[in-house]
Amino acid sequence: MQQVVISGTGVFTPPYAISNDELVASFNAYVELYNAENADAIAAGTVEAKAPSSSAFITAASGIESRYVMDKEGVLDPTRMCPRYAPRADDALSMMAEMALDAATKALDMAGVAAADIDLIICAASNMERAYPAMGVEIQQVLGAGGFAFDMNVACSSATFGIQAASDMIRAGSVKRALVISPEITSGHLEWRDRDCHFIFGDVATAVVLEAAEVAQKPLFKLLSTRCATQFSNNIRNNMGFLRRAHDQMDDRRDMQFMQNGRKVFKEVLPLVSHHIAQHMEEEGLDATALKRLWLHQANKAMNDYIGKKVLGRVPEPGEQPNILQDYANTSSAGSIIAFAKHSDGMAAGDLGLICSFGAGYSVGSVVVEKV
Ligand code: CO8
Repeated sequence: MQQVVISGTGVFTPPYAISNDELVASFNAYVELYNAENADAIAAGTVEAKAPSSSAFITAASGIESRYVMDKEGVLDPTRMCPRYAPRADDALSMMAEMALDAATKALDMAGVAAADIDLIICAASNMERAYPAMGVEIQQVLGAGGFAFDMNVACSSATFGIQAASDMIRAGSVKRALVISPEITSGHLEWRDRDCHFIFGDVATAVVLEAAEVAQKPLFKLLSTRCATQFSNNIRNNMGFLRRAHDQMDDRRDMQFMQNGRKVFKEVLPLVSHHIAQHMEEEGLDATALKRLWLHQANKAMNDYIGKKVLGRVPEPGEQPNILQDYANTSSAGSIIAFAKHSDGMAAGDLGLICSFGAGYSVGSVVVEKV
């Protein structure tokens, strides 16, 4: 079996940031418009009035202070409340491929690997821009990579599941070098008109280069072990799909965007993740309390604080469990990888760290790495 290493990471950060205050101001303007337009129906009791949002609630409930998006104007327009992305011709580069290209180029530069030497690309993300051809194959072509590519979607856990799939192939010898890329255009499937979730997500793209140790020129981390687990739940769901037309349901329906029962997710996912990590470490004969860094999924600060304490058996020291959600919000599959890419300095050779993602499915993916 080949030893697998991580030798490069890259993050593409979109050009526009939206602070909580900006987001709430436009949301509340939308609420005023909506309530005025529906005043009669609200008075008659047939339509429910919408309640305003608040920056103080968002920061206290989630830890999120800002998010990046690919379009700001459409999101903040109270008469629109969704991004405006111009349709692209079939022979133009798609949005996800454009974001992926930036992140992948950074990761390849860090690893000192030429795109032509990559023989597997997995585009691992929550939503694909189209049904087919696979985004991964377009990314392969635009990068000039060899081998083969495919897409996989395990919502927030896509990147860690992608890392497991790629590293298993490297271990088995079917590929030597792989890129796992997570371009997330969450702004396209977030319901910006719902105060319960309008603050949660942001756009980004991440990339990770994995190589067989024997060919890696600049290894950063040894990949020791991966674990993936799923357990079905409807608490995070989006019903958008290709049967929509056949169902005669092309109207603007709430369930065609991201929906969640946030409280239930919070309560159910915490024990699932804590148990998953403990079991993963135990089965590998590793001491969880010896982990020097936890790069967790970036959905909610309180969730991460809880998991960090549970895994380490104490409150993590500053820097041991870095969060990026205050700046990026929840970027679905990319969150733990942004944390890993931006906060892996200062570790000594032999130090152990854990990347862990969790979310819709439910799904949990964990990756144990050792600093080279
Ligand atoms: N402003 C003011 N008040 C608000 C707001 C707001 N914006 N939103 C809700 N409130 C009110 C509620 O109405 C409620 O009022 P009341 O008590 O009168 O009913 C009160 O505040 C409390 O609301 P909640 O119980 O909902 O608040 P919580 O403390 O539970 O916090 C969170 C809400 C932040 C959503 C929290 O529950 C949470 O973080 N849960 C975990 C979520 C999570 O991890 N989800 C994972 C989803 S990500 C994923 O899997 C990827 C999916 C694919 C990507 C999709 C891309 C779009």
